[in-house]
Amino acid sequence: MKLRVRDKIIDLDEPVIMGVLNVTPDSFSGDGVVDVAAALEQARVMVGEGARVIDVGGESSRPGAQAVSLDEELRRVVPVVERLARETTAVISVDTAKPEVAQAVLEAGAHIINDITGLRDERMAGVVAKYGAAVVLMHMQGTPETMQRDPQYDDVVREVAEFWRQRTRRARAAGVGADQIVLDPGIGFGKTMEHNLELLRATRNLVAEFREPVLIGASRKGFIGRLTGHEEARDRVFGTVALTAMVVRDGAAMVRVHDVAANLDAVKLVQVWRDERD
Ligand code: HH2
Repeated sequence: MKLRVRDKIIDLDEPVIMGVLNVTPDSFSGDGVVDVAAALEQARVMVGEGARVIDVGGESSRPGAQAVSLDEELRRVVPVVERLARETTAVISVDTAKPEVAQAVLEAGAHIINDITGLRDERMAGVVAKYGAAVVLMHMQGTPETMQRDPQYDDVVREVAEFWRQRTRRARAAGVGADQIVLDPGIGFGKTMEHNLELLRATRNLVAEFREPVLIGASRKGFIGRLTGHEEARDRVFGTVALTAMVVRDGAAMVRVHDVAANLDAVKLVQVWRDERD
């Protein structure tokens, strides 16, 4: 399977590590950086460790996070994308739900728009299509500010699948190619621990049901802390790596993680397991 991102093709036969680069002062994972030089350095380290995509985010989406203004998000993200595009060969993804930010970063050389609202703003699909970029369609119930208050579903897996179908249609109608769409269940976004686990356990079935690649972002998230007894986000790396192994084994094509080297080890071992079996 391949993902077309503007003038580049990402081969998905080897699962892809998307390294998280938060240019925010308040990310839950505790790894946010605020100046361009530090961001560039962090990106270089992640690429050196084997990340094939760098996901730049200028707005924290942790539960309860306040929205960031358009100007502030542009100020945080655009200079980093410009430098990454000029000075590295990394595939650049930008985590944004704002079409104006998408337009600016695509102009600056980004390849993928990671929209955690899955094209809630209808203008977003047109911007992505205009630049021939790829898009991540993530499911979220509510908004980061309110999403964890009391998430409710009749059947979380069916509702996420229906959302993916709907938003894939929206993207395709705007001109985004079938090979330019990535689907993400949005672990922790308007979901209880049980909802997260149901979705993760359904990975294999969801991968079989959809022809688009599936991305899982569970890195250092709260439910891992609850299951392993680690209060601090940075202590949840081992739990994250275990989950990476499981979802990649179940067919996830991409994982979005903070700790590239550790998670790549898991991916490599799962690959050996798969190759042995085939
Ligand atoms: N999770 C976060 C942010 N963006 N994008 C996708 N596609 N999938 C995810 O699961 C996802 C995401 C939250 O993690 P992080 O960026 O580390 O934290 P914060 O939003 O606080 O910056």
